[in-house]
Amino acid sequence: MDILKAPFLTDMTRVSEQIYAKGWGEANGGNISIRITPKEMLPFEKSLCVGQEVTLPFAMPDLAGDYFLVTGTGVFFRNIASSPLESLGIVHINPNGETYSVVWGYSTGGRPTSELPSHLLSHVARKKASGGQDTVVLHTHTTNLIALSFVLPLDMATVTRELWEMMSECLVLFPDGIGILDWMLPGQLDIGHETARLMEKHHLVLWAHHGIFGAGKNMDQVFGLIETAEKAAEMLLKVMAAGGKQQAISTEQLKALAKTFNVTPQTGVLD
Ligand code: 2HA
Ligand code: ZN
Repeated sequence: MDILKAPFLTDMTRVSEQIYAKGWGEANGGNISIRITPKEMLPFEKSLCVGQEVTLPFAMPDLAGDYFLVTGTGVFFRNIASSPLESLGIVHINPNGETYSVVWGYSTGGRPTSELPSHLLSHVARKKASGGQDTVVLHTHTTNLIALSFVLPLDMATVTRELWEMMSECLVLFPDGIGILDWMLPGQLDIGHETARLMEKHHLVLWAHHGIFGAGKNMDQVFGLIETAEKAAEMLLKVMAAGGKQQAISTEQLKALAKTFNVTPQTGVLD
């Protein structure tokens, strides 16, 4: 089977184009990883070629044996669909969980995104929290969510509540709220650990003055989550610019919404 037609690859190329069209993927901004199980990789094994082995910054036994399709460092989102073999790569976490090998892609000598620590650590957290369901981690530079991080207090309850109030869909789509990180140096282990810690409780983590991390069970779900939060952020900025809220969905109404749609609002946001 042609690996370029594999669902994980077509998901990746399709969403890269959409992210660029949204204006969230300027230059080399953003990165994506998709976890692929050994079983899902079986039909494509002939396309793989075990290459260079790289030591992970620390052991990740929870990911041992898993494959990850990962955008390359320095890659421009607008070029991914037209040059997937150069822009993307697949890494295999070796059975000891201490190293990975590149097994496909990065054909012109690339390597995985600078945000690999945040991606892999988020996968560890979400794989555990979701009982193995979550497979996608997506980082992108969502314009309005970044802008909001300059004007709202940087705490989970405030930002989550403000976004939930913008439209009924928000509480239903992200009842676990949006985790918030103060600005930190990107591409480092520290931001990876902090992101993963918040990913234990949330599918969305806002990196103040930088962008968003989203995780979920498939690409559509994660993209949908991010575009919904981003739209709510856009509306909130418009409301602020128009002089502020005159009325909004009340706490009681948000509680009724959660009850009707059978979701549990993140603790501390409505009470
Ligand atoms: O890959 O988005 O956070 C560039 C970035 C780093
Ligand atoms: Zn970034």
